[in-house]
Amino acid sequence: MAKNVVVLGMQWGDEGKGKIVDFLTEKVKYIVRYQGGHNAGHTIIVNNNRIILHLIPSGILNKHKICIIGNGVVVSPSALVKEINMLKKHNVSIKNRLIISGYCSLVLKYHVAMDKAREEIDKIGTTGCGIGPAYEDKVARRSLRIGDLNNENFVISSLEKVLRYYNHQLVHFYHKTPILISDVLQELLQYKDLLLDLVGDVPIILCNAIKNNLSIMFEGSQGFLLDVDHGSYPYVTSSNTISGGVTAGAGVGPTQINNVIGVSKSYTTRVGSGPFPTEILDGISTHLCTKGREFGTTTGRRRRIGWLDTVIIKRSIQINSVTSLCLTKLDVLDDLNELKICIGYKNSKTGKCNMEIPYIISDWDIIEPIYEILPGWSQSCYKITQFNLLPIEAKNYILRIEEILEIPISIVSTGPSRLDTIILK
Ligand code: 2SA
Ligand code: MG
Repeated sequence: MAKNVVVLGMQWGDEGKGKIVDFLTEKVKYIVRYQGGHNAGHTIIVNNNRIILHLIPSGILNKHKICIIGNGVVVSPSALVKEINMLKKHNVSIKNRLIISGYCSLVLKYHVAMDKAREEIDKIGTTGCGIGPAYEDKVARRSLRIGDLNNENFVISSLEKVLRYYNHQLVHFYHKTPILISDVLQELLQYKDLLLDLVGDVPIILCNAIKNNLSIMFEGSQGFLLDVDHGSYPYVTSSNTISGGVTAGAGVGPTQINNVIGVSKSYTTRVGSGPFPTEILDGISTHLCTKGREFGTTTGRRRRIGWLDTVIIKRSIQINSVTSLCLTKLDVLDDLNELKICIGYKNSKTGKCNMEIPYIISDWDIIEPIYEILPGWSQSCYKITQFNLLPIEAKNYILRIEEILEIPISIVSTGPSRLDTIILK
């Protein structure tokens, strides 16, 4: 029987979901994005080519698969076209293989302007792609959606209204130049036909796929702790990154999801501001950042680095109903004398220890990680494809994580290429 699976990040994004989705794509027919926008950056290495996808599902690199952008994704027309052109250069065609929901809210120039203007005051550390304002418009019922592009008069009257709102804030509150309706219209008219050609009724397509016993993979973007409800609020993105986001963001009911694969880095990273209990502030951070190429794939920002935090992952397993884990970038940990795993938090005010994620943002400041220390390894894990061939300390690191988290680790990634993968279960 066909199995539908969600693949999502267990931490603050950049766990290596792109590689895992690409690796697992063979097993499914449809690959679906259900939240986020072009703030995401999914890197896939094929034949020594480094391909970065922001909006289009990572499955697009396999020409037998169909990729879908569900209604929960916010779509920037110019970012989408840029990505389609980038794929063309790599000889990847989207013809008859990319379907977009007409319900997707658009990300337009004024969202980007607002995102950047706000960042100068409230430093959330967003990607500056306009994602937050675009989701705000959706909830405030003033979004322009892809399907609306069928009706030019409606688009113009909506834009007039929405730009009055945006320009008032941009000019009077943020002292920025106003956005001209002609500029926004130009982008929309330029890409309208291309976008409308890609529109399909996503819930129906997925329902038929399920009826026909074809498997679906839902590709999460960002990570669990960036979820707008369950993450380290307000230092989060503006969508539901959790597995539950699939039902709203793609239009598929919860009983249709069979497995949830959580992707966790072998250590932790985050970009942008906000709490990070296991953050490493000494030279090891620079070493891991360089070795792991820890720079934002959308913005180029240096990622912050920390030790593996099992409190976060446990919570993520619970909220997302994770059925198995993928551990990525194990090779990046080569050559360290010792490794730390955070197994709990100590409240520095009360001295109490627990396995709980702080409830409010200020509580993150008063927790200290409790570490278990494991020996590192000097023999390289890079490109190893069998568990037995790993250094004993690396095996012990994996087994200990599995034991703490009480969940099977099914895949370990030992390098960026599809081939650098150990299958365990
Ligand atoms: P936004 O732009 O409104 O979604 O930013 C809000 C927070 O969400 C974080 N965020 C991300 N974190 C990790 N990776 C992301 N994608 C890019 C990548 C990031 C980049 O793959 O490298 O290039 O910098 C991503 N997108 C959003 C963001 O840092 C804020 O904390
Ligand atoms: Mg990324």
